[in-house]
Amino acid sequence: MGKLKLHVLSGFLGSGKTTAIQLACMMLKKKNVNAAVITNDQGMKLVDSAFFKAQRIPLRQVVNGCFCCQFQQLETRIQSLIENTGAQTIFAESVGSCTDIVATVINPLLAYQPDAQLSFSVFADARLLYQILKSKPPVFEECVNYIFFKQIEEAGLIVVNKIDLIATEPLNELKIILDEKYPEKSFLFQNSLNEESIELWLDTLEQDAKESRLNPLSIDYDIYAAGEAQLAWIDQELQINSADNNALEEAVKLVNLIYTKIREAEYAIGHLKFILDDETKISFTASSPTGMKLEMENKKANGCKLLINARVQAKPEAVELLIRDAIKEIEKHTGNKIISTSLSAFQPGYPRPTHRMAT
Ligand SMILES: Nc1nc2c(ncn2[C@@H]2O[C@H](COP(=O)(O)OP(=O)(O)OP(=O)(O)O)[C@@H](O)[C@H]2O)c(=O)[nH]1
Ligand SMILES: [Mg+2]
Repeated sequence: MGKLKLHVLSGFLGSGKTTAIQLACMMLKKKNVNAAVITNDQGMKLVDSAFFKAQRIPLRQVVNGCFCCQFQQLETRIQSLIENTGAQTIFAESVGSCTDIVATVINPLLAYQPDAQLSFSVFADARLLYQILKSKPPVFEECVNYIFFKQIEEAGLIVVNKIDLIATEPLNELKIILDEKYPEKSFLFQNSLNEESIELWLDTLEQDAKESRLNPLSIDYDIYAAGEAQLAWIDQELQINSADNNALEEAVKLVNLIYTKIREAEYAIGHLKFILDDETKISFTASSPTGMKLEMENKKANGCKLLINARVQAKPEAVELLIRDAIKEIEKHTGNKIISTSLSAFQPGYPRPTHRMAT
Protein backbone atom coordinates (compact mmCIF):
# COMPACT_ATOMS: atom_id res chain seq x y z
CA MET A 1 0.00 0.00 0.00
CA GLY A 2 1.29 3.48 -0.90
CA LYS A 3 1.56 6.50 1.32
CA LEU A 4 -1.64 7.85 2.88
CA LYS A 5 -2.80 10.97 1.05
CA LEU A 6 -4.15 13.55 3.40
CA HIS A 7 -5.87 16.51 1.77
CA VAL A 8 -6.73 19.33 4.15
CA LEU A 9 -9.31 21.85 2.94
CA SER A 10 -9.97 25.26 4.35
CA GLY A 11 -12.02 28.16 3.03
CA PHE A 12 -14.92 30.32 4.02
CA LEU A 13 -18.35 28.97 4.94
CA GLY A 14 -20.23 27.79 1.88
CA SER A 15 -17.27 28.04 -0.50
CA GLY A 16 -17.88 24.52 -1.82
CA LYS A 17 -15.47 22.28 0.08
CA THR A 18 -17.99 19.50 0.76
CA THR A 19 -19.18 19.57 -2.84
CA ALA A 20 -15.65 19.14 -4.19
CA ILE A 21 -14.84 16.36 -1.71
CA GLN A 22 -18.02 14.44 -2.52
CA LEU A 23 -17.34 14.39 -6.25
CA ALA A 24 -13.66 13.60 -5.68
CA CYS A 25 -14.58 10.62 -3.49
CA MET A 26 -17.00 9.32 -6.10
CA MET A 27 -14.36 9.63 -8.81
CA LEU A 28 -11.67 7.96 -6.69
CA LYS A 29 -14.06 5.13 -5.85
CA LYS A 30 -14.43 4.42 -9.56
CA LYS A 31 -10.63 4.09 -9.68
CA ASN A 32 -10.77 1.66 -6.72
CA VAL A 33 -9.17 4.14 -4.36
CA ASN A 34 -10.56 4.06 -0.82
CA ALA A 35 -11.36 7.67 -0.06
CA ALA A 36 -12.75 8.89 3.24
CA VAL A 37 -13.68 12.16 4.88
CA ILE A 38 -13.26 13.94 8.18
CA THR A 39 -15.82 16.66 8.78
CA ASN A 40 -15.32 19.33 11.38
CA ASP A 41 -17.48 21.80 13.24
CA GLN A 42 -17.90 23.83 16.41
CA GLY A 43 -21.25 22.09 16.85
CA MET A 44 -22.24 18.44 17.18
CA LYS A 45 -24.93 17.68 14.59
CA LEU A 46 -23.64 18.31 11.13
CA VAL A 47 -25.50 18.55 7.86
CA ASP A 48 -22.26 17.74 6.03
CA SER A 49 -21.75 14.51 7.99
CA ALA A 50 -25.29 13.37 7.20
CA PHE A 51 -24.66 14.30 3.57
CA PHE A 52 -21.49 12.17 3.29
CA LYS A 53 -23.22 9.29 5.10
CA ALA A 54 -26.06 9.45 2.59
CA GLN A 55 -23.46 9.14 -0.17
CA ARG A 56 -21.96 6.11 1.62
CA ILE A 57 -18.59 7.80 1.92
CA PRO A 58 -16.60 6.58 4.96
CA LEU A 59 -16.68 9.35 7.51
CA ARG A 60 -15.42 10.47 10.89
CA GLN A 61 -16.19 13.75 12.60
CA VAL A 62 -14.20 16.16 14.69
CA VAL A 63 -16.88 18.00 16.60
CA ASN A 64 -17.19 20.57 19.33
CA GLY A 65 -14.29 22.64 18.04
CA CYS A 66 -12.09 23.20 15.03
CA PHE A 67 -9.23 20.88 13.97
CA CYS A 68 -6.73 23.23 15.59
CA CYS A 69 -8.43 23.18 18.98
CA GLN A 70 -9.28 19.46 18.76
CA PHE A 71 -6.05 18.26 17.18
CA GLN A 72 -5.95 15.01 19.14
CA GLN A 73 -9.45 14.15 17.95
CA LEU A 74 -8.23 14.75 14.40
CA GLU A 75 -5.32 12.36 14.84
CA THR A 76 -7.57 9.68 16.36
CA ARG A 77 -10.05 10.01 13.50
CA ILE A 78 -7.31 9.69 10.87
CA GLN A 79 -6.06 6.54 12.58
CA SER A 80 -9.57 5.13 12.85
CA LEU A 81 -10.21 5.66 9.13
CA ILE A 82 -6.96 3.96 8.18
CA GLU A 83 -7.53 0.98 10.47
CA ASN A 84 -11.25 0.48 10.02
CA THR A 85 -11.95 1.53 6.44
CA GLY A 86 -8.57 1.02 4.78
CA ALA A 87 -8.60 4.66 3.71
CA GLN A 88 -5.87 5.50 1.20
CA THR A 89 -6.96 9.09 0.69
CA ILE A 90 -8.50 11.23 3.42
CA PHE A 91 -10.10 14.62 2.88
CA ALA A 92 -10.21 16.71 6.04
CA GLU A 93 -12.58 19.69 5.77
CA SER A 94 -11.99 22.35 8.38
CA VAL A 95 -14.71 24.66 9.72
CA GLY A 96 -15.40 27.55 7.37
CA SER A 97 -14.81 30.19 10.04
CA CYS A 98 -11.37 28.84 10.87
CA THR A 99 -7.94 30.07 9.84
CA ASP A 100 -4.28 29.78 10.89
CA ILE A 101 -4.47 26.18 9.64
CA VAL A 102 -0.85 26.04 8.48
CA ALA A 103 0.58 26.69 11.95
CA THR A 104 -2.03 24.78 13.93
CA VAL A 105 -3.00 21.85 11.69
CA ILE A 106 -0.67 21.41 8.70
CA ASN A 107 2.61 21.77 10.57
CA PRO A 108 1.51 19.53 13.47
CA LEU A 109 0.29 16.94 10.93
CA LEU A 110 3.65 17.09 9.16
CA ALA A 111 5.29 16.48 12.53
CA TYR A 112 2.95 13.73 13.78
CA GLN A 113 1.99 12.03 10.49
CA PRO A 114 5.39 12.01 8.78
CA ASP A 115 4.38 9.10 6.56
CA ALA A 116 1.42 10.89 5.03
CA GLN A 117 1.53 12.87 1.81
CA LEU A 118 -0.12 16.14 2.74
CA SER A 119 -1.83 18.83 0.69
CA PHE A 120 -3.61 22.03 1.61
CA SER A 121 -6.25 23.81 -0.51
CA VAL A 122 -8.12 26.95 0.39
CA PHE A 123 -11.51 27.40 -1.25
CA ALA A 124 -13.22 30.70 -2.04
CA ASP A 125 -16.56 31.34 -3.74
CA ALA A 126 -15.61 33.30 -6.88
CA ARG A 127 -18.54 35.71 -6.47
CA LEU A 128 -17.87 36.45 -2.81
CA LEU A 129 -14.15 36.82 -3.45
CA TYR A 130 -14.85 39.29 -6.27
CA GLN A 131 -17.28 41.23 -4.13
CA ILE A 132 -14.94 41.47 -1.14
CA LEU A 133 -11.82 42.25 -3.21
CA LYS A 134 -13.66 44.97 -5.11
CA SER A 135 -14.89 46.45 -1.81
CA LYS A 136 -18.45 46.33 -3.04
CA PRO A 137 -21.06 46.92 -0.29
CA PRO A 138 -19.71 44.93 2.66
CA VAL A 139 -21.25 41.51 3.15
CA PHE A 140 -19.70 40.87 6.56
CA GLU A 141 -18.25 42.85 9.46
CA GLU A 142 -14.61 43.79 9.12
CA CYS A 143 -13.38 41.19 11.62
CA VAL A 144 -15.22 38.47 9.68
CA ASN A 145 -13.54 39.69 6.49
CA TYR A 146 -10.26 39.48 8.41
CA ILE A 147 -10.78 35.70 8.70
CA PHE A 148 -11.70 35.50 5.00
CA PHE A 149 -8.47 37.24 3.99
CA LYS A 150 -6.30 35.32 6.45
CA GLN A 151 -7.58 32.09 4.90
CA ILE A 152 -6.46 33.33 1.48
CA GLU A 153 -3.19 34.68 2.80
CA GLU A 154 -2.03 31.36 4.23
CA ALA A 155 -2.92 29.37 1.11
CA GLY A 156 -0.39 27.94 -1.28
CA LEU A 157 -3.18 26.80 -3.58
CA ILE A 158 -6.38 28.83 -3.82
CA VAL A 159 -9.36 27.13 -5.39
CA VAL A 160 -11.51 29.90 -6.82
CA ASN A 161 -14.71 27.90 -6.88
CA LYS A 162 -18.15 28.11 -8.50
CA ILE A 163 -16.79 29.73 -11.66
CA ASP A 164 -19.91 28.50 -13.43
CA LEU A 165 -21.87 31.04 -11.35
CA ILE A 166 -19.87 34.16 -12.26
CA ALA A 167 -19.97 36.00 -15.57
CA THR A 168 -16.90 36.02 -17.83
CA GLU A 169 -16.10 39.70 -17.35
CA PRO A 170 -15.90 39.77 -13.53
CA LEU A 171 -14.10 36.41 -13.63
CA ASN A 172 -11.42 37.83 -15.92
CA GLU A 173 -11.14 40.91 -13.74
CA LEU A 174 -10.85 38.68 -10.68
CA LYS A 175 -7.99 36.77 -12.29
CA ILE A 176 -6.09 40.01 -12.89
CA ILE A 177 -6.68 41.28 -9.34
CA LEU A 178 -5.57 37.97 -7.84
CA ASP A 179 -2.40 37.83 -9.94
CA GLU A 180 -1.51 41.33 -8.82
CA LYS A 181 -2.39 40.87 -5.16
CA TYR A 182 -1.06 37.33 -4.66
CA PRO A 183 1.69 36.79 -7.25
CA GLU A 184 3.27 33.93 -5.27
CA LYS A 185 0.13 31.79 -5.03
CA SER A 186 -1.25 29.11 -7.31
CA PHE A 187 -4.85 29.35 -8.43
CA LEU A 188 -7.35 26.87 -9.74
CA PHE A 189 -10.52 28.26 -11.25
CA GLN A 190 -12.94 25.49 -10.55
CA ASN A 191 -16.47 24.24 -10.95
CA SER A 192 -16.77 21.61 -8.26
CA LEU A 193 -19.79 20.04 -9.91
CA ASN A 194 -17.68 19.17 -12.93
CA GLU A 195 -15.55 16.01 -13.10
CA GLU A 196 -12.84 17.55 -15.29
CA SER A 197 -12.38 20.38 -12.80
CA ILE A 198 -12.13 17.93 -9.91
CA GLU A 199 -9.67 15.75 -11.84
CA LEU A 200 -7.44 18.78 -12.31
CA TRP A 201 -7.75 19.69 -8.63
CA LEU A 202 -6.76 16.17 -7.57
CA ASP A 203 -3.78 16.21 -9.95
CA THR A 204 -2.75 19.59 -8.55
CA LEU A 205 -2.97 18.26 -4.99
CA GLU A 206 -0.45 15.56 -5.91
CA GLN A 207 1.95 18.27 -7.04
CA ASP A 208 1.12 20.49 -4.11
CA ALA A 209 1.91 17.66 -1.73
CA LYS A 210 5.37 17.37 -3.24
CA GLU A 211 6.38 21.01 -3.04
CA SER A 212 5.40 22.30 0.33
CA ARG A 213 5.68 26.08 0.34
CA LEU A 214 3.35 27.15 3.06
CA ASN A 215 4.08 29.99 5.40
CA PRO A 216 2.46 30.22 8.82
CA LEU A 217 0.41 33.33 9.28
CA SER A 218 1.12 36.32 11.32
CA ILE A 219 -2.30 36.72 12.91
CA ASP A 220 -4.04 38.65 15.67
CA TYR A 221 -6.06 36.08 17.62
CA ASP A 222 -8.21 38.77 19.25
CA ILE A 223 -9.49 39.97 15.86
CA TYR A 224 -9.86 36.37 14.68
CA ALA A 225 -11.89 35.50 17.79
CA ALA A 226 -13.97 38.65 17.43
CA GLY A 227 -14.74 37.65 13.83
CA GLU A 228 -15.89 34.19 14.85
CA ALA A 229 -17.94 35.65 17.68
CA GLN A 230 -19.86 37.77 15.16
CA LEU A 231 -21.37 34.57 13.83
CA ALA A 232 -24.35 32.77 15.26
CA TRP A 233 -24.25 29.00 15.13
CA ILE A 234 -27.65 27.29 15.25
CA ASP A 235 -27.96 23.52 15.01
CA GLN A 236 -31.53 22.40 15.29
CA GLU A 237 -33.35 19.16 14.53
CA LEU A 238 -37.03 19.19 13.77
CA GLN A 239 -39.65 16.51 13.35
CA ILE A 240 -42.36 17.67 10.98
CA ASN A 241 -45.61 15.75 11.17
CA SER A 242 -48.45 16.04 8.72
CA ALA A 243 -51.88 14.47 9.06
CA ASP A 244 -52.46 15.05 5.34
CA ASN A 245 -49.14 13.54 4.18
CA ASN A 246 -47.62 16.89 3.22
CA ALA A 247 -44.62 16.78 5.56
CA LEU A 248 -42.03 17.22 2.81
CA GLU A 249 -43.85 20.11 1.24
CA GLU A 250 -44.12 21.76 4.65
CA ALA A 251 -40.42 21.20 5.31
CA VAL A 252 -39.55 22.96 2.06
CA LYS A 253 -41.93 25.82 2.93
CA LEU A 254 -40.22 26.13 6.30
CA VAL A 255 -36.75 26.15 4.70
CA ASN A 256 -37.83 28.94 2.34
CA LEU A 257 -39.45 30.90 5.15
CA ILE A 258 -36.36 30.73 7.37
CA TYR A 259 -34.20 31.89 4.46
CA THR A 260 -36.61 34.73 3.63
CA LYS A 261 -36.75 35.87 7.24
CA ILE A 262 -32.95 35.87 7.55
CA ARG A 263 -32.73 37.95 4.38
CA GLU A 264 -35.42 40.33 5.61
CA ALA A 265 -33.58 40.75 8.90
CA GLU A 266 -30.48 41.58 6.80
CA TYR A 267 -28.30 39.06 8.60
CA ALA A 268 -25.35 38.18 6.38
CA ILE A 269 -25.38 34.47 5.66
CA GLY A 270 -22.19 32.47 6.00
CA HIS A 271 -23.93 29.22 5.25
CA LEU A 272 -27.53 28.26 5.90
CA LYS A 273 -27.82 24.56 5.27
CA PHE A 274 -30.41 21.92 5.85
CA ILE A 275 -30.70 18.20 5.36
CA LEU A 276 -34.07 16.62 4.86
CA ASP A 277 -34.49 13.06 6.13
CA ASP A 278 -30.68 12.64 6.23
CA GLU A 279 -30.76 12.64 2.46
CA THR A 280 -31.43 15.90 0.66
CA LYS A 281 -29.05 18.77 1.34
CA ILE A 282 -30.34 22.30 0.80
CA SER A 283 -27.92 25.17 0.94
CA PHE A 284 -27.96 28.99 0.90
CA THR A 285 -24.78 31.02 1.03
CA ALA A 286 -23.73 34.68 1.05
CA SER A 287 -23.96 34.73 -2.74
CA SER A 288 -27.30 32.98 -3.19
CA PRO A 289 -29.68 35.15 -5.20
CA THR A 290 -32.09 37.17 -3.02
CA GLY A 291 -35.27 35.68 -4.42
CA MET A 292 -33.95 32.11 -4.36
CA LYS A 293 -36.73 29.63 -3.64
CA LEU A 294 -36.75 25.88 -3.67
CA GLU A 295 -39.07 23.82 -5.77
CA MET A 296 -41.86 22.04 -3.92
CA GLU A 297 -41.46 18.35 -3.26
CA ASN A 298 -44.24 16.28 -4.75
CA LYS A 299 -43.58 13.20 -2.65
CA LYS A 300 -46.02 12.39 0.12
CA ALA A 301 -45.01 11.62 3.70
CA ASN A 302 -46.74 11.84 7.07
CA GLY A 303 -43.51 12.84 8.75
CA CYS A 304 -39.98 13.97 8.03
CA LYS A 305 -36.84 15.09 9.82
CA LEU A 306 -35.12 18.38 9.13
CA LEU A 307 -31.65 19.26 10.44
CA ILE A 308 -30.73 22.94 10.32
CA ASN A 309 -27.15 24.26 10.45
CA ALA A 310 -27.27 28.05 10.34
CA ARG A 311 -24.05 30.09 10.37
CA VAL A 312 -25.22 33.67 10.18
CA GLN A 313 -23.79 37.03 11.20
CA ALA A 314 -26.18 37.84 14.05
CA LYS A 315 -26.80 37.12 17.71
CA PRO A 316 -27.66 33.43 18.28
CA GLU A 317 -30.80 34.30 20.26
CA ALA A 318 -32.07 36.42 17.37
CA VAL A 319 -31.68 33.61 14.83
CA GLU A 320 -33.16 31.10 17.25
CA LEU A 321 -36.21 33.34 17.68
CA LEU A 322 -36.50 33.87 13.94
CA ILE A 323 -36.57 30.11 13.35
CA ARG A 324 -39.13 29.69 16.13
CA ASP A 325 -41.34 32.32 14.45
CA ALA A 326 -41.01 30.59 11.10
CA ILE A 327 -42.02 27.27 12.69
CA LYS A 328 -45.07 28.89 14.33
CA GLU A 329 -46.13 30.45 11.04
CA ILE A 330 -45.97 27.13 9.22
CA GLU A 331 -47.81 25.37 12.05
CA LYS A 332 -50.54 28.00 12.02
CA HIS A 333 -50.89 27.72 8.27
CA THR A 334 -51.07 23.91 8.17
CA GLY A 335 -52.59 23.06 11.55
CA ASN A 336 -49.83 20.43 11.95
CA LYS A 337 -47.20 20.13 14.63
CA ILE A 338 -43.46 20.69 14.25
CA ILE A 339 -41.40 19.35 17.15
CA SER A 340 -37.92 20.60 17.95
CA THR A 341 -35.99 17.48 19.00
CA SER A 342 -32.65 19.18 19.64
CA LEU A 343 -31.35 22.72 19.64
CA SER A 344 -27.97 24.27 20.14
CA ALA A 345 -27.44 28.03 19.65
CA PHE A 346 -24.08 29.67 20.36
CA GLN A 347 -21.17 31.77 19.13
CA PRO A 348 -17.86 30.02 18.54
CA GLY A 349 -15.54 30.49 21.50
CA TYR A 350 -12.03 31.98 21.50
CA PRO A 351 -9.78 29.73 19.36
CA ARG A 352 -7.15 28.04 21.51
CA PRO A 353 -5.11 25.70 19.32
CA THR A 354 -3.58 22.55 20.79
CA HIS A 355 -0.34 23.24 18.89
CA ARG A 356 0.94 26.30 17.13
CA MET A 357 4.04 25.60 15.05
CA ALA A 358 4.84 28.89 13.43
CA THR A 359 8.40 28.29 12.30
N1 LIG B 1 -22.84 25.92 -9.25
C1 LIG B 1 -21.95 25.53 -8.34
N2 LIG B 1 -22.35 25.32 -7.09
C2 LIG B 1 -21.43 24.91 -6.18
C3 LIG B 1 -20.08 24.69 -6.52
N3 LIG B 1 -19.43 24.29 -5.40
C4 LIG B 1 -20.34 24.28 -4.42
N4 LIG B 1 -21.56 24.66 -4.88
C5 LIG B 1 -22.79 24.84 -4.10
O1 LIG B 1 -22.50 25.77 -3.05
C6 LIG B 1 -23.21 25.44 -1.87
C7 LIG B 1 -22.26 25.29 -0.70
O2 LIG B 1 -21.39 24.21 -0.97
P1 LIG B 1 -20.72 23.33 0.18
O3 LIG B 1 -19.89 22.34 -0.54
O4 LIG B 1 -21.73 22.86 1.14
O5 LIG B 1 -19.79 24.43 0.88
P2 LIG B 1 -18.77 24.22 2.11
O6 LIG B 1 -17.54 24.98 1.78
O7 LIG B 1 -18.59 22.78 2.38
O8 LIG B 1 -19.57 24.92 3.29
P3 LIG B 1 -19.29 24.81 4.87
O9 LIG B 1 -19.10 23.37 5.21
O10 LIG B 1 -20.51 25.38 5.52
O11 LIG B 1 -18.11 25.66 5.15
C8 LIG B 1 -23.98 24.16 -2.21
O12 LIG B 1 -25.29 24.53 -2.57
C9 LIG B 1 -23.24 23.59 -3.40
O13 LIG B 1 -24.06 22.82 -4.25
C10 LIG B 1 -19.68 24.94 -7.86
O14 LIG B 1 -18.52 24.84 -8.24
N5 LIG B 1 -20.66 25.35 -8.73
MG1 LIG C 1 -18.91 21.74 4.13
